[in-house]
Amino acid sequence: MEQRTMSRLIVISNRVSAGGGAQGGLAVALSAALREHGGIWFGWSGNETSEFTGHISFQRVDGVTTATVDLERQDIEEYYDGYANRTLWPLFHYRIDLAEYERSFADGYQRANERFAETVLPLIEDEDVVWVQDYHMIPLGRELRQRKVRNRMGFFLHIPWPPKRLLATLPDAQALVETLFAYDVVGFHTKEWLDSFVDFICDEMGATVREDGSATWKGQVTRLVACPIGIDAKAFAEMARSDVAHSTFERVRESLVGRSLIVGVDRLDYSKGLEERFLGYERFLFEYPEERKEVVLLQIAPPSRGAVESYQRIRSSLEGLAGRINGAHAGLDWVPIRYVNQAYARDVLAGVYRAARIGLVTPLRDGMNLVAKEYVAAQDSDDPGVLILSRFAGAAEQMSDALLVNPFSAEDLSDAIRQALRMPLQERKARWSALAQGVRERDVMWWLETFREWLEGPNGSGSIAGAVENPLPLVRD
Ligand code: GDG
Repeated sequence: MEQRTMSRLIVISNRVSAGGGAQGGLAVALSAALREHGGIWFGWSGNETSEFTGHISFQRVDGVTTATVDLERQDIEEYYDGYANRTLWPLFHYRIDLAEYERSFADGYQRANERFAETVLPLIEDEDVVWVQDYHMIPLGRELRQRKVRNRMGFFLHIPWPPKRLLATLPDAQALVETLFAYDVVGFHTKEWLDSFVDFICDEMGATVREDGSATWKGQVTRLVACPIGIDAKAFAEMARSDVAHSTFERVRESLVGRSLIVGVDRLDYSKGLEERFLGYERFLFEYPEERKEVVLLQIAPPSRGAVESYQRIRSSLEGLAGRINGAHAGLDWVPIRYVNQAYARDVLAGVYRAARIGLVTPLRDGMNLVAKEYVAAQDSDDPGVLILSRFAGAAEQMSDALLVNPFSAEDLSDAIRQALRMPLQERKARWSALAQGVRERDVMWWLETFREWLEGPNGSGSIAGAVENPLPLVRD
């Protein structure tokens, strides 16, 4: 890819969590990106204020400048807990049974986005490129355009885009989708999500999309790209060989007394397929009694979005399920599921991944899923484990050398666990090498540079449509 001077980057996302701690996939990726290119990361502080003032707190965290603003309680309830996490998140993960459609949520979402636009406006300089992240901030671009921002602006969606008939259940869906035409570039992880978007704008809105990925609606043109996010693969592989990872590896292996570890690491979220995973594992315990005492499932699931009822429900349901399975199968010296509701440091996680013979990554629907890539990056090349991956994770499009499963089928999960446990070293190595190469080549910096290439436009100038060679040859291939 051609090198040129990059503009400053203004990243805008709901939460700003540069630095250490239990970061989500988005946070991990963006910290790496901003460290590399400089700029500002703007968003909600996560804190509440009695009256919104637009006061910005600046901080420098691990080489990244952050600018955050507090929100009022009503904004948090209607925008964040409401429209973002009770309306869009379930809908975009195909769970219209859980989606809640309330006008007050939609109003709060719009209000919060106007507030974000108003607040970030003075931070944007002429040559900056603005990059808005994820479903919390879909209308932000249009709000900025209405405030005379002429800069190049891009939007990246980290979660799936739903099929058009599901999206049509959202009141005023079209009004929301229209706002995306304010951006110069709109990115998705996979061709599948991009195609669903194209279906909606063409069939429901009468937009047209050219083979080069430029979409036109009422004279506005935006470039659509499929650009799968990666991890910092090299750093993660190094972390898996660190002292902390090594001592974690030793501790975990010792506790297994010769058994094989199956590991799952997920935010506690209904999209991650945890109940179905436990049921698939239970099926394996029933179907293969001779093998069942040879394995342990360690599920790490730090709680998230506890203010939302569907998250409270999934938490208690999982506790019940783990208790039932352990109660039915455990013996004096063996418990089939170690279920842990706590977050661990990343180097500890890396050691756990490396100690696991199987990485069980079985979301019912996932924009990408970075855990699948981390598991691969953490393996020992001489004795790699096996990745079992849901065909409904965005990552499946790139990771066809994993054992791909249907996470809704307990039998499929059970068969895959058995196949992974019995897989000869040679096959494990062959599959892992192919996966590891993909994870290394399409890492987080590849994602960043590729998206930026689109965002900057040719030599940083004017229109992008048709002018930059698509680094994913023909987006709609
Ligand atoms: C969204 C999309 C997309 C988990 N437990 C701990 C911990 N984690 C880290 C993992 C991984 C990250 O959280 C989870 O990333 P995912 O990609 O799996 O999922 P989401 O958080 O739902 O992210 C997703 C992503 O955005 C990026 O575009 O891939 O599809 O839903 O990095 O390691 N980290 C630490 N302790 C834990 O206990 N430190």
